[in-house]
Amino acid sequence: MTVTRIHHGALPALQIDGPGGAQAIVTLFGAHVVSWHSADGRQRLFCSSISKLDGSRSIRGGVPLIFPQFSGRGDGMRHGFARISTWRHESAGAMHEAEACSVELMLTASDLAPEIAAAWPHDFGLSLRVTLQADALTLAFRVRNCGQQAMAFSAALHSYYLIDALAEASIEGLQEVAFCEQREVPPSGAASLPDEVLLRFNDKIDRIYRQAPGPLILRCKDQRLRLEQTGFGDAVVWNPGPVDSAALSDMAEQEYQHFICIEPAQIDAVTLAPGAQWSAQQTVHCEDAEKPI
Ligand code: TA6
Repeated sequence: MTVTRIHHGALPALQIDGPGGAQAIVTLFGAHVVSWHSADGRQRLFCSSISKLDGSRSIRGGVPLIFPQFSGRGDGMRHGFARISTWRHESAGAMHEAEACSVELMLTASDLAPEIAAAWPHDFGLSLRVTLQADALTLAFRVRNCGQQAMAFSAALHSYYLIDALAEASIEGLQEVAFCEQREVPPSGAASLPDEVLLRFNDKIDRIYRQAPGPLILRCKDQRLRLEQTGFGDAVVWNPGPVDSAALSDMAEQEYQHFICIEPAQIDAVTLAPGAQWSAQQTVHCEDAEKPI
């Protein structure tokens, strides 16, 4: 098992070669997991063929790390600055065990561009640990308030899963979970569909499922992923559909058919006292598609 410094597009990145031939690539820009092959050689994450990979804007695909603001829910930068900031990797942070290989990336207030630091004047430490197993990927996110004042934030892992065809995909585990439409700022209420056993996709979807109990199962043809989250209270499900996708300059025509975002998220702000820390994580397991639902 090895961790190698590479370039992904124009971006410095870490390539993790893990157990059984599993491989992941994480760019320092955004601490962004841009590629994940499980041990069977299958790519599990979608990345737009026309995404910028030069640091000029956020990456369209993979796992954007959202912090300290979710979407437009606040006065700050849309989806926050973590996804467009350059993180650090300490080589001592690489960890190899018999069945896992992990790296840790860090971002502190002193790493921020001056204009971003001025707009969010907190002293903080972020850490993302990426752990690769033969058939699983774990992303563990930690936030520490290093300042003297309380610090409030939202966070999410905006994961784009690669699927064969949107119309064939379904998510299990959200039945009876209250949701609201993402564009309701603040959420105006919640509805639940008790008899919605499987969530399927015909057109665009952008929902926040509140207090998602998990695990969630994403199925599409011969693919089955089990998503488990702790610490993140919510789960966001997003696909732009044909119309909104056409308005995205970094997504090619028809690419919306090949991903679904299922995002462990903490939408309501967490407030950390000075010196306190918050952590949350997600593990995605690749499972046998034949397992009964
Ligand atoms: O997580 C869902 C969402 O907030 C959607 O509303 C959608 O716009 C998406 O994120 C992508 O946002 P982005 O800023 O990456 O274009």
